[in-house]
Amino acid sequence: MTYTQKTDPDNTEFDVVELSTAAGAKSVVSLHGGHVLSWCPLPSRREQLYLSRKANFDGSVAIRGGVPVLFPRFGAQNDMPNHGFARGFSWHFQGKEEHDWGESVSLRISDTPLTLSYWPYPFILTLRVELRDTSLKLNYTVCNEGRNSFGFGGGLHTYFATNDISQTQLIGLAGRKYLDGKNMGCQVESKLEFSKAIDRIYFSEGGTSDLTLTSPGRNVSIVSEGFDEVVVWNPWIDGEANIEDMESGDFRKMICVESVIASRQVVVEPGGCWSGSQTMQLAES
Ligand code: TA6
Repeated sequence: MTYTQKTDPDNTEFDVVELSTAAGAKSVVSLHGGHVLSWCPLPSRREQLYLSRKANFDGSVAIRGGVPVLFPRFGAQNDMPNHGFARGFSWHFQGKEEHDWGESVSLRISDTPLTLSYWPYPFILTLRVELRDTSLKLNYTVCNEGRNSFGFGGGLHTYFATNDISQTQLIGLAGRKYLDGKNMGCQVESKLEFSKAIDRIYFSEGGTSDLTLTSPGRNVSIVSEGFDEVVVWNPWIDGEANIEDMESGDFRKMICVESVIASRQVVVEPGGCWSGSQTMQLAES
């Protein structure tokens, strides 16, 4: 089906897949970027992802909000778009399935002459999105289709909606070391609170991470598997002023909690695959 960006004066249409459960949870996934745009779980069916009203869907820049898929790099690298090229491409629809627990959809991209010009490796990247009544699971799988091993980074750059960033807390990072800009630190407080710009890579402690994001009327658990680093980002008022596709004041309405491989690369051998996931689950507070 197609989806019309309601705030777009040109009424741009683009292809999306809608997922739903029998009880009424919904999610919308765009083929452009393999990008989850919306997640409305039970019981409230309230939107849990931030999507900028100024987001651009024409492919010229990445969609601002939802869940950008980052591959094969996290962040900047010479001659490659920031956070890699995957979020700038049209993905291929692989199928939608109904289950007794809800619905899932699989999308993928693979190498093309353009990707090979950025990064000289044959690959397949698959995103499988699973919607249940109160949860959304994103499975990210990278397969090496070539004759040489490669290293990649990236992940899921999820923008969560908040009612008020100053009343929002992220729980579960205590004891973890982080890099914030150029400064190293260690998370001491059990609750991470927000009162200024933040752009931190929390390094691996091995295994999975299990976080809880709370804000008035919301309580979302965020479980990462495979992805053993967490990035937390909010540009705050000064940073937001430099972001053309965010409305003024939107820094109060979002926090990125990203399941990623950011500070290093994962090596995949020829014929091998690597998988990671992020699962978000709603519990109303
Ligand atoms: O993941 C955090 C971050 O790398 C920040 O440094 C910030 O730049 C953000 O991503 C957004 O990047 P983008 O390329 O989507 O504007």
